[in-house]
Amino acid sequence: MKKLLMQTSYKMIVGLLLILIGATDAFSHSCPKFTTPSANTPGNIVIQEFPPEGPMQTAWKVRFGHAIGKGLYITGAWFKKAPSEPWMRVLWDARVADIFVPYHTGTPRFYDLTNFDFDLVNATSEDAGHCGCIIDNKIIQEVRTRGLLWKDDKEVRYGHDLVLWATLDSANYNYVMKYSFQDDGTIALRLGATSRNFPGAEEEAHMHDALWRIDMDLNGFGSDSAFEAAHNETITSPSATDTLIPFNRGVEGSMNWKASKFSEVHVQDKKKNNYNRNISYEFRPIRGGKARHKEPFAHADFWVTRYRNSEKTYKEVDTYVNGESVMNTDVVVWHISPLHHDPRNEDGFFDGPNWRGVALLMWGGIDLRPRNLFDKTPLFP
Ligand SMILES: [Cu+2]
Repeated sequence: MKKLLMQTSYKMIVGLLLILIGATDAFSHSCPKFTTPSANTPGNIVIQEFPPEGPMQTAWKVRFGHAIGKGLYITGAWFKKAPSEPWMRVLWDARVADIFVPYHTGTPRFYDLTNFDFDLVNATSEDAGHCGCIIDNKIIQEVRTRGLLWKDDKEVRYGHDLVLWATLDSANYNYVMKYSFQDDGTIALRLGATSRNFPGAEEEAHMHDALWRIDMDLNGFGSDSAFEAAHNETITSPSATDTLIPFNRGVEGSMNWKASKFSEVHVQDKKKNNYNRNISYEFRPIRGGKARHKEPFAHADFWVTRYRNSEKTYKEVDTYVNGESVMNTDVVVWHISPLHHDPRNEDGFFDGPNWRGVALLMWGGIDLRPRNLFDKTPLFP
């Protein structure tokens, strides 16, 4: 009896200690702080300072919108690279202009934004998780810890980002539109495909191509130039070079992404940093392959055009190319980021006549990364 009593009280004490440790652990993993929870910010603008706790070093101000047939999109983004610096415009507009979904048999060939009137799904508290908040019933705003920003032996810094995301209800499919604004000035544009495969063609392979239209106005509009960056190396020589040349000889056109060249488009402003280098952004695709379809807009990975208010439709981008300069002007970068979907049983299976399951989320997109925007390593002591 005495032994039983001793065992019981011992277990109670250990249990109590575990609860206390658990509580402490939960406290140390509290949510990163919002600078402006959107519920209190008029006009769909959010501001986020980094780091979320402690003295501000960098900050993003982001304006966004959403609409039927368009999903979630960005209508302005400004970056502050130091507390003493003014807000600098980076984006005028960035969005998934369309989602092209051609099936392997050749039909159907859906344009999930411009052929339909799909709306965003109403967000739930489960979408938001315990750190996110819901804007306009449809959009999730989050501030996330995004893992290591840098490491130097024993020194370490974790990075953060401001994330806005929403889910397009594209009939049987769902598309997650996600815009991430990172503390180091990087913008990560992502489209995720998930949900139920196309009824009647559940096991037919197909592509989901996110067609991005990115109107970058670095340091305001009117003085940006587009370049093609490439790494050049062959198996016959130990040396390599990196080149930066005017995009398509300085006029509107298209560009192929080549894996061995680490191809990038750079958008450079005439403004220079303190080391006399032009500030610019690198457009770095995230992909497992490249999309090529019979449609002319899908014969290249990048297009660059001079900004025209009437030119907004990705499937017509090839017709916008008419020899205008893309140097020292207002440029728009168009990019196709593909998801190749060959259905697996993990994406669903036939349970008798019924399809059961959902396609697990796949991500594609592009990163816009600063080059010589700073004079130093950001968020470094
Ligand atoms: Cu699919």
